Amino acid sequence: MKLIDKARKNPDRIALISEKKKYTYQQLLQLSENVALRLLKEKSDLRESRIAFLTEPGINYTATQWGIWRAGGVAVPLCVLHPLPSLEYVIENSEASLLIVDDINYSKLSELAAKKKWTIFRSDEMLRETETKALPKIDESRRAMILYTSGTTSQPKGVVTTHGNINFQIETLVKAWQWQKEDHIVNVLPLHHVHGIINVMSSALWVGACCEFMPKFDAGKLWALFSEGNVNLFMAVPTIYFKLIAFWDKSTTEKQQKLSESLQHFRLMVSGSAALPVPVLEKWKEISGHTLLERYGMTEIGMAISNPYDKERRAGHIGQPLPDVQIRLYNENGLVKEEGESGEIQIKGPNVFKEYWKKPKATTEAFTKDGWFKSGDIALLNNGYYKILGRDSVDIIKSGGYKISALEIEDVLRKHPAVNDCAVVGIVSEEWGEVVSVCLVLRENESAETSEISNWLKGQLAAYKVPRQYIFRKELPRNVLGKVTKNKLKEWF
Ligand code: MLC
Ligand code: AMP
Repeated sequence: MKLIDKARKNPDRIALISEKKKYTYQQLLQLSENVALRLLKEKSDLRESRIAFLTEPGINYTATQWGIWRAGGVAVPLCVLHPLPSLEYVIENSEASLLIVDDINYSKLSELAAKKKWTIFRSDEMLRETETKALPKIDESRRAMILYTSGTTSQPKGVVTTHGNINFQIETLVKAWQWQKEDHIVNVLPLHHVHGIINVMSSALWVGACCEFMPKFDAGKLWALFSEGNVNLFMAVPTIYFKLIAFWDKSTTEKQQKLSESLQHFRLMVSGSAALPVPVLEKWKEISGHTLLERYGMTEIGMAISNPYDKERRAGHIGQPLPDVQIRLYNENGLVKEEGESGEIQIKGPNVFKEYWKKPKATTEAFTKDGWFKSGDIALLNNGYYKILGRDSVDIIKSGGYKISALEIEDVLRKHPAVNDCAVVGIVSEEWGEVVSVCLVLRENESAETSEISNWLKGQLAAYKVPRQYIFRKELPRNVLGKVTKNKLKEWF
C-alpha cells in the first residue's frame, strides 16, 4: 500500500495531532498494524469484508482506516452526526461484518448492535498491541472504501473506490497543489466524505506532512489555532469561510488586525464542495491577502477540476482539469466544442470510482456508453476556465457543503402523521449555499408546529438535512401532468 510505504520513509515526523497529542508516522504505523492484526485474528486476509467504523476525527479514525486497509478490508466510515436509522441503513446496506466504535459513540450503537447481533468492538481496544504476523499484500485493483452519497434516489448510494482510485485521487492533488513535507493542515471537516478524507487528511499523510484535527468546527477556536502560527494550509467548504469572516467582522479593529496577521504565512487556502460566492472570495482576500483556490469534485471522482496553484485563480470559476483527469462537456447536441456553450461535465480517468455498491443498474446508468461518468453538473468553458452553471436535478441540494436529496427528506416527512404531502427544495443562501426548505400540506383537521416536525425529523435524519424554512399550503404547485413544479415552489419562498 502506497500510503504505508510512504509513511515508513518518515518514521519520526509528526503525522497527526489529535486532542493536542502528537503522533509520529512510526506510531501511526504501529497503531494501524495493531488494528489490522486484531481484525485478522486467525485469518490471513479480510478479502474485502466491509468494516464499518464510527469514530470522531482523530488518531482512532486514521489508525482504524489504515488498519482495515492493511488487513485487506473495505473501510466504511460512519457519520458521527447521523441518528440511529441512518447508521443502521449504512451498516446493513454495506453488509458490514463488524463495527468499530469509539467511546464517545459507543452507547449510541451498542443496544442496536446487540439486537441485530452485529459484532461490535471498542476502537481503543483495537489499537492495543497484539501478537504479530505478516499482513496481506494489497493490490491496487482491490476495493478500499465505501462512502455514502445522496443523489436522485431517496436512499443514499454506496460509492466504492479501489486503492488505485484513492492513490490517484491523492497524487493528482499532491502534484497540483504542491504538497510538501513541511505542510501543516488543520482538518475541521467530517470524515465520511472525500473533502476531509482525501483532500485534507490523506494528502497530508502521503507527503509526510502534519494533519491536526479539530473534530467540531468552531470559528473562534479555529482563528485561535491559526494564531498559534503552526498551520500553513487550509481547505474548507464556502460556509466555513463565511463563518470565519462573520467572526472577523464582529471582532474589534485591534483583534481583526491580529487575526489577519495570523494568515500571512499560509501557503495555500482552498475552497470547494459547493460554489464559492464571489463576495466571499473577495472579502476573504481583503481579510487574509489570499485568493482562495476554488476546485470542483464529487464523491464518485475525488477532485477533477481546479484553479491553478501558481497562475490566475479566477473568481466564480472552478479552473482546469487536474493532471491526468479527462473532462468533456456534453449536451443534447453531442460533444460541446465551442467556448461559451453549456453542457454536462463528464469525467474519465483513474480517479473515477468502481461502482455503486450492489447497484449494477445505477452504476451502468451513471456512465455514457463510451465510459464517461455523468456528473449531473452543468458548466461552460470561459476563456480557458470552467464555470459551473447549475445542476440537472432540482432534487439535489447542497447545504453547508453537504449533498442532500430532497426525495429522501420528502419520503421521511410523508410518514409524519399530520403530513398529507410535501415538497422539499433548496433556496439560495450566501451562508449555506442552499437552505433546505419545505412546503407542507397537512391532513384535514390536523395541525403541527414547525418545531415539533423539525424535532421529529431529527430522530431520523442528520440535522443538516432537516428543513430550516417551512411554509404550509393547501396544495403543492403542479403542472398539467400532476408533477410538482419545484421551480414554481422556489418562487413561493
Ligand atoms: C447547521 N445549521 C444549518 C445548517 N447546518 N442551518 C441551515 N442549513 C444548514 N445546512 C444551523 C444549526 O441548526 C445551528 O442553528 C447552527 O447552524 C449551527 O449548527 P452546527 O451543526 O453547529 O453547524 P456548524 O458546525 O456550524 O456546521 C456548518 C459546517 C458543516 C459548515 C461546519 O455544515 C460542515 O461540516 N460542512 C462540511 C460538509 C462536507 O465536508 N462536505 C463535503 C462533501 S464531499 P442553531 O439555531 O441551532 O444555532 C464533496 C465533494 C467535494 O462535496 O467537492 O468536496
Ligand atoms: P458530493 O456528492 O457530496 O461529493 O458533492 C459533489 C457535488 O458538489 C458536485 O456534483 C457539485 O454539484 C458540487 N460541487 C463541488 N465543488 C463545487 C464547486 N467548486 N462549485 C460548485 N459546485 C461544486
